[in-house]
Amino acid sequence: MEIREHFDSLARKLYGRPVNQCTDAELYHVVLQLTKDLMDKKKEIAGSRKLYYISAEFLIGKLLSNNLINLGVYDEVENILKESGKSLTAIEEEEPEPSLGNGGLGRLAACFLDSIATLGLNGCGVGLLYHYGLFKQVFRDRLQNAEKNDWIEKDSWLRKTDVGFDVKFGDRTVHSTMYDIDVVGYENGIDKLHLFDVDSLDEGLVKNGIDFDKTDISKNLTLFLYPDDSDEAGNLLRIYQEYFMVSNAARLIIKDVKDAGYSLRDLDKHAVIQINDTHPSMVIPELIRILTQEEGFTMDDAISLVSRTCAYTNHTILAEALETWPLSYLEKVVPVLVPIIKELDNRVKKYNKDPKISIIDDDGRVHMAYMDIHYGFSINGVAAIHTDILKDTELNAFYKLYPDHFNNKTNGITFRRWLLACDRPLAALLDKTIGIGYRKDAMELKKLLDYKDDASVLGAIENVKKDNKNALVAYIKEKEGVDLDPDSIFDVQVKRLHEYKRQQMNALYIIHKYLEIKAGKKPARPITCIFGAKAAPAYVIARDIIHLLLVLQEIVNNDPDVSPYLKVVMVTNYNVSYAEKLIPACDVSEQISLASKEASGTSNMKFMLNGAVTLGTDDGANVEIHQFVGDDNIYIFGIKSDEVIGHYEKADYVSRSYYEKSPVIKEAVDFIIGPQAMAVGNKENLERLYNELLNKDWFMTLIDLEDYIKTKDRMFEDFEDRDKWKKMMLVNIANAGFFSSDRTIEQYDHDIWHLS
Ligand code: 26Q
Repeated sequence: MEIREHFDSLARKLYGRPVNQCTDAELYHVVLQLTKDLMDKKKEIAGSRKLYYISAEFLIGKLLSNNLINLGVYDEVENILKESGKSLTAIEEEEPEPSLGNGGLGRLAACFLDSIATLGLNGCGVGLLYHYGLFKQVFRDRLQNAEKNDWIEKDSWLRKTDVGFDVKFGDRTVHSTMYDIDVVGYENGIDKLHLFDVDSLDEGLVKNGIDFDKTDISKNLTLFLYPDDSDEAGNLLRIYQEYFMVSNAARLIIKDVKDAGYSLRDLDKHAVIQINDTHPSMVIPELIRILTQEEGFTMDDAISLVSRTCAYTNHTILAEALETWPLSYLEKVVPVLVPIIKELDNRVKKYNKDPKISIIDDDGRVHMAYMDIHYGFSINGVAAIHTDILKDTELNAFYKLYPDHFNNKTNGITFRRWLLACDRPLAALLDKTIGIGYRKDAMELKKLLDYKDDASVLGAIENVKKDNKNALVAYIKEKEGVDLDPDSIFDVQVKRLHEYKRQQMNALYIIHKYLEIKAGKKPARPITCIFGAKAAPAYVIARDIIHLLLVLQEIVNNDPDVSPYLKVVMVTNYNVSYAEKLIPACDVSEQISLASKEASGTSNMKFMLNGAVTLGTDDGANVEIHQFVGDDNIYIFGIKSDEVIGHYEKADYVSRSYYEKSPVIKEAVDFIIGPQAMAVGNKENLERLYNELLNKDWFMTLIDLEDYIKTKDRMFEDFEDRDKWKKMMLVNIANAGFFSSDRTIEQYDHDIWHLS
């Protein structure tokens, strides 16, 4: 059946009306069903060796437009709707966003699935079906509040399967059901995302906000995605979730291998497991347990086999983010794994007494990452500098033991979502200018460099940006009620709120600018500072920083002397869908983490691809972006990672000395507790933040502040040289090809997975 006829018959079948008489909400369900039907006709990707990408997070975002693009029918569907007076863009707004991740790590997993299917690789994602995704952020009295974020509707992308398993915890057994979401590759077949749910779940447990009764695990196991710093009470539940995930994954893998008629002795030939950070690490002892206790393997054979099957990706060097679980917790939740983990630890201790590499430390804590490194065949970091730091410092003892296991896989992003879907005008311009080859081979974006001096292409790029900025202005007006000037410079910092990412440094710049303008020094062009960030609900200082940003928004935007030149807006509930609107409209991409702390970053890549210029430190993937575009097309400032590491080693950073030395810094920091801020904000939040900056400043905001201000001002001046700026935009787009997740996945496959 033609798509057009199918469309019409679905509308009549579901709603008894033709397309032109359906509401947008109804049409969303029509297009959803249509898309699922089209996906059913695609072939499932197969092979004798399969990748299992196990991850606690898959931040997939809305799927409608992405799936239509990958199926190659977006334009056709858009036209059919247009003929009935309907807009596909409006219909996309009806889709609830699955926010099944916190940030970068979860979004990376989603980009990887898209690339795995696009490259036709036999792989799947395995994770959890959270009924409530990452909390919905609302602001009340300039403070962040968290509300529950449900996304599952009666009809959705989820397909219930008849696969399910018993999962035995120390105190109970639960039963699972596997739900699948189809992942359609760009002009390719279908892979699956498998999400496991617990059958006995009770959504009625959820009270106000995101509070719920934590006592009955059988009823709450998959209710919520954990924000990235669960409190004491939440830790046990987190372990229940992790074991539930990996126990199901292990059962699924063994079932697949057996169903295909292979011997479990050949597990490593038919399955490869990528452990996405340490959240799925218990898959190692769980597989060993099943093989020894149920499948007749000796301990030696099981350990050797599992070690040849599992590979681990590290996403952070922040000590507080490395999972170490007390043995006593594991004894309560998964007593069956404890003897296995102790055995793994004993084997390490037998041949190496170095306490730095012990799985179980003297305090009885289990270092999940260390288990992965000893009992996996690969460990990778997510950007060159990050992998180097792992090798040279954080995991140096392990690097010396297993030098061949360490490798780098610089992150990437899927260009389907982050260019073809979110910036259709730019994609159309590229099609016209360099042909459509870049859609399959991102390195072809380089062809754009031939047009570096072509006034008409440069002008067209500038016009696309202008249109995108206008669209964002309208959207922000509608959602936030804030008026923005589309002719101002759009300076954007969007990412989780964390001190190491230094949103507070950006806030201090805003204060500095505000004071300058008050004193009569006006910028050549108005500046709009846009933020989007969620803070983990238990992260007090992060919430204080949000408060400061909202206070600044109030002060700056309502000051008639200043607001014509400077505006601040913190958007509500930043998520994947918001990112898709903000990124194409951005001029200046803020990537200002303390050097050495941001493992990679991925929004830096998205911004670059959409023609923004980076203002950043030499950190994470910024380092590689810098190498690709060269000194003239990026603004790098701040101390380097080796200096930062030196300061930590010597413990010699004293933030107060920077404050005392520099009147500019002092004036900006003092503003936080000055009369203007206090009149708008809360004493408690502002004073706490002020004291933190002055007495601790663990992520060295003040050491880089002056260089940041100087570099940012220089950048804004350069923005006025329109020819120069447009060329920078073009050079950034042209060099973004390396950051396609297709390249990343090819490297994973070539070096680790060996699927093709
Ligand atoms: C741990 C224990 C208990 C509860 C939650 C967690 C938890 C959850 C999420 C710990 C960490 C995360 C997320 C980490 C993350 O997103 N890291 C980012 O990964 C990106 C992809 O590699 C990188 O680009 C970023 O630099 C890195 O910060």
